Amino acid sequence: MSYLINERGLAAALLIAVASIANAGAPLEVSDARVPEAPPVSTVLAGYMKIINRSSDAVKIVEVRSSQFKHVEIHLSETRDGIARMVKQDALKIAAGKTVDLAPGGLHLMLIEPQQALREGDVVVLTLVLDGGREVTVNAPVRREAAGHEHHHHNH
Ligand SMILES: [Cu+2]
Repeated sequence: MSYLINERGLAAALLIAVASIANAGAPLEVSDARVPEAPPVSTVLAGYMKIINRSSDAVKIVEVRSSQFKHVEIHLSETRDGIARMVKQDALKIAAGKTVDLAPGGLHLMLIEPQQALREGDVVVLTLVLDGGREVTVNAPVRREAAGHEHHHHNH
């Protein structure tokens, strides 16, 4: 499934097909956006997606927001000396024509303090704020991941 891509002001509820047409020409194409379902008590969830920069210029995501969470951070998971940890990134730069994969074990969005518990079938609406103020809205469905999925843990 492929999601995404709307400009500021487009209602999140718009059908994906409509949004795709409306956003033709947006610099970023986002696909496979998803939020793995977590236990209802979870205060932190992860957001994953593939972001393709279709433009001829580098694009920098300087902030990510969601009205469904207190804050959203861009994190990079890394293992150093055998210890896994997550490092907050100030921004996410995507070179012209490049794809960045936000996926388990690497770059991801950290969705912190949900306003309410999210279940499979819910949709997390994320706003990627680009350098210069442009915004791209991403609809990320909450999905129950297959058993055996590697969860990552960290402390805030
Ligand atoms: Cu994280």
